Amino acid sequence: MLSRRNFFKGAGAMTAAVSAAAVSRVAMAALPEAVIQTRPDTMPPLAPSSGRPYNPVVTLNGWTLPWRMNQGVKEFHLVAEPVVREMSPGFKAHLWGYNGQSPGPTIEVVEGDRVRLFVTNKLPEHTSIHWHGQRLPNGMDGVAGLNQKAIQPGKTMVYEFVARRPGTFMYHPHADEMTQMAMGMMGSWITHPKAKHPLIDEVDRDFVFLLNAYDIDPGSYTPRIMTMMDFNLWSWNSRVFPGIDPLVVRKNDRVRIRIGNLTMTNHPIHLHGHEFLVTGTDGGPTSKSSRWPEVTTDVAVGQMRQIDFLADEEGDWAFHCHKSHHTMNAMGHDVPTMIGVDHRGLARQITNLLPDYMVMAERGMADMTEMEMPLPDNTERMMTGEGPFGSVEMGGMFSVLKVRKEQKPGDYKDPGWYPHPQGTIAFEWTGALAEPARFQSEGGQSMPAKSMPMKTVEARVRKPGGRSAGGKPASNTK
Ligand SMILES: [Cu+2]
Repeated sequence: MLSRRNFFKGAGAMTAAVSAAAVSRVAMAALPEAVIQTRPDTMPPLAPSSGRPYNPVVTLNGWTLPWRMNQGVKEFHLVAEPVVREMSPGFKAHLWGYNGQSPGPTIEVVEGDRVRLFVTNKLPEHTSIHWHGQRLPNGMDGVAGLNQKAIQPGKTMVYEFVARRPGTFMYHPHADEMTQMAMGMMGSWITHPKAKHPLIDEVDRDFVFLLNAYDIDPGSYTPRIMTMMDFNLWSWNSRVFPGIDPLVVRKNDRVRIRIGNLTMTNHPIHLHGHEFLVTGTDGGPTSKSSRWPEVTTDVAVGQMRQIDFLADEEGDWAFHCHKSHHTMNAMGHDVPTMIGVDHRGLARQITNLLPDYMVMAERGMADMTEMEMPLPDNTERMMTGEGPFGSVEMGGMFSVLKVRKEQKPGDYKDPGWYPHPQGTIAFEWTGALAEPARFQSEGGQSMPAKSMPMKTVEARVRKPGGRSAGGKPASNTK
């Protein structure tokens, strides 16, 4: 996990993000150039070079699209096209996306900005873009057939509107959606407040990513688009653990994470070691009176959740979807539960017929993480990720929040594993193990019985449906 992350040079290094990308010059001079990014790494925040200032976001394993200021209008150029996305090191998927990546680049603007978006279609079929959550003229809403003609292959269409309210939004096609979203077409959109906002606190680090899911058979490259429930790759910004970068923060940073869900099911997103508040949705900032502390928030299909917290506990804190099947990578679903089954006799008989037969999951699935099983080419292992103490036994929607005292402001470089202070790691008990004591509500070693007089307990039982003539519920006293 450590070797790939030497690129972070901190905030303000916007030139790095742009020059690292291959820039393709568009023939038409009137169009802003379409910037292409081919690397799946988390790019540094793109500091605004013109327009109203704002505190830029960090897109997890993604990047922000540079824009051109044209007579007061922010102009962006999105190119819908087939892309090769590295979903984790060594595992590549043939997806559709924008400007070289799936998801597409994050778009960042400021409340009140007039925005012009050129969308070029390099897909083999028509498309459109819906700007999820925006207030805009109806004809800019992007539903092909309803609000506009679809963008035909080879054509470019222009959307223009004012980003009227601050918040966390998304963009995605509204044409052959099932195919195009199953193929990875989506992106994040942030509208920053134009001034101090009573419901939007300033933060030190601001992360954004989308939840997405794919069904890619082991050994193949292209998602099955007809899948409705049985996805086998649960990803954040089209990356699966251990391919998802850690979220690196400095101790006592105020941190914001914006999460959008464009899968077909809900994801309870869980943070270890800290409590957070849900400070915004794709409907905008939440009212202060509606906020309460949580460590898990469910992000339903088509929703965005923005969470804020103070990162005041040092360490490497797990951050993941709480559905345990969503922290696993590609596998067959038809695996019977074999826990507790003794295969020894049976396996001998089967190996007579099938010499390569292997017993799986006799003691649970954890064995599989250490098993060097031959896999078809281009298959992500089911649950992997090495930690400082062994296999993390996770895949899919899992990452690590790294909170460090020494982390410099604006530095997102992976600091490595947390050096635990002495005496703060769970340790092995090496003394004798006592025989288990049968549970008693009192009187055991930990709760010695007090000489308490037992009182008679009276309970009133209400029988369903039974009502007495006087309208009082019929009751029995035992
Ligand atoms: Cu999930």
